[in-house]
Amino acid sequence: ISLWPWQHSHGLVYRTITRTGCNLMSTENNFDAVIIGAGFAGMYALHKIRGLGFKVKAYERASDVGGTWFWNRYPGARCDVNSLEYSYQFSDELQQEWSWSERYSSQPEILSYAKHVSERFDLRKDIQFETKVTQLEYDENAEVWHGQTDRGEEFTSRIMIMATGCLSKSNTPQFEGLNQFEGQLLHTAQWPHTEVDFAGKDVGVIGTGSSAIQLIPIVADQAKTLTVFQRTANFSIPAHNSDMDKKHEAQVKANYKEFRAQNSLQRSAIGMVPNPVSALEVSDEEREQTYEERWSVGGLPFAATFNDLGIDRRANSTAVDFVHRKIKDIVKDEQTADTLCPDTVLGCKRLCVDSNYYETFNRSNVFLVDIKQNPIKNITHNGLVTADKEFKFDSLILATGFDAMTGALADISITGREKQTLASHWSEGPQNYLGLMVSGFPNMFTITGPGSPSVLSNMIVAIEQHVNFITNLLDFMKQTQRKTVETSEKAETEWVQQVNAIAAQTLYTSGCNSWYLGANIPGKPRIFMPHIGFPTYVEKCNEVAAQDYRGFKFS
Ligand code: NA7
Repeated sequence: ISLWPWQHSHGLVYRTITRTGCNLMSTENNFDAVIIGAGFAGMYALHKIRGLGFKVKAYERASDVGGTWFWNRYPGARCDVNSLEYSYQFSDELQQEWSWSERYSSQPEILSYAKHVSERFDLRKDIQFETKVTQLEYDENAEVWHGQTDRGEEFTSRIMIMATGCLSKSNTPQFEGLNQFEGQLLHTAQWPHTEVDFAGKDVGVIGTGSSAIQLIPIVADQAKTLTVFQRTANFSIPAHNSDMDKKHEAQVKANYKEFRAQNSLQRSAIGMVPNPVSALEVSDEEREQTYEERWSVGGLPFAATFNDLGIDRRANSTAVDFVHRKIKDIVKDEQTADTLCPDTVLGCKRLCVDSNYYETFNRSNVFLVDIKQNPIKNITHNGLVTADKEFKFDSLILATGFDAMTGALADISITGREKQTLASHWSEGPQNYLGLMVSGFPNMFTITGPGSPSVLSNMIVAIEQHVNFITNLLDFMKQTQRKTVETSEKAETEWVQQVNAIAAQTLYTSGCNSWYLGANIPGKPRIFMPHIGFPTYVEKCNEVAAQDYRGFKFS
């Protein structure tokens, strides 16, 4: 078995012990690094790790690249980060030659960008599609990972790169009778590849998160009726999406490096332009005017209207009041407007960004049902029953989100040192160091894992930072002839404490049942998963690397 790329013995066939016994395995299936996932993380990891001269392969369960953008192809699916920011920066040629057509890119355009990248950097030859890795087991003697796929293939790899995504394991709640529904059953995160025609149909949507909020206005326009089942009202800010302003694009492209560098200094690595003023220190008029200005710009920057919205309840309630008033201005039916007004703090769940969401409830074919008041009892063969009423549909859309951040990892049976499984190690919540590595699982890296900025930042920026960190570390190992790297329980305990201590100072942990906390999945340990603050996180990673990778052990 090769130790490192320069020790390969290509073309040989040898005997190796696998979990299932003695199997003949060709060196074709022995890798220096295996990447799971070919979304934006997996593709960049493949490009970078190949650059180290490693023998590397990626497995992807979908039939193409794109990750979350491959699966979430429901009508209206769109990114809530500006196109000029939600894209790779590792290649200036790439960012100069690619043109985005809108301020916020649609799913089809992001997917074609992902395909373009895969072709431009010749990545596809090292990606095996339609293959799900089902099992990983660490062989402590050989210091190698043994993997199995759902196609019955086996492989070994010294390094495992888990590029499995934060929002890739969809959540289908176990509604009683769900499998008895005879109409068209859809999930936003597993949308069909062919166009779904809702014309003349009675449609139900369960959920009012970002996916539903994007989809509802479009489906309402096509369907005969649309009934929205809302458990928790969400805050949504208008996107004010538009065609790309060519002048702005040219300005950014002329100065892309500086533009990226500035954005990376922001808490979420998004060019938000925070207002360094407290909501409580300005007059009522000034506060109102500032909210109005942000509302008219639209999108996620609304969360940065004042500098204490995320940490002070009183400040936050001024934003809540403002959005409530907006909802009541837009939605004509008083009871519907009241039901749409969230009763949580603003931003403790991911802020939604919409095009005509609240306006859609003024249509005569759209109905809102409050399932907090009247919960869904069961699904029937042609609709569903709530505590007080029966509904009939031709199509039922589950916009019920994801088992976020840990779901896709939990889907693979992973066994590390001393036969410890990741599932047992994480039974009380994800434990790791820097969101990158789990103790007892040597040479296994998680890209944008829990404990890193990930979903609280521009994902592509976070991905590039993680992949750069990992490849620098692998290069360091190569230069210093180290075979394995792992973290310690001490390092990960301290890290998780730090991530939680930061979250505790904010309103993210103020009682909202968000997926950041795992609260949307029954039985999932309630623990705040992402690290808040991209720049401080990067600083920490740089410090760790400068100190010979403090917190990591090498052999
Ligand atoms: P979200 O934001 O998790 O939204 C899921 C929605 O589904 C939300 O309104 C949930 O209500 C609802 N839901 C989930 N389970 C149930 C059950 N059992 N009964 C009724 N309603 C339920 O997922 P999205 O796909 O919209 O967006 C995920 C992220 O993708 C988003 O934040 C962006 O980052 C992009 P709840 O709020 O839990 O009461």
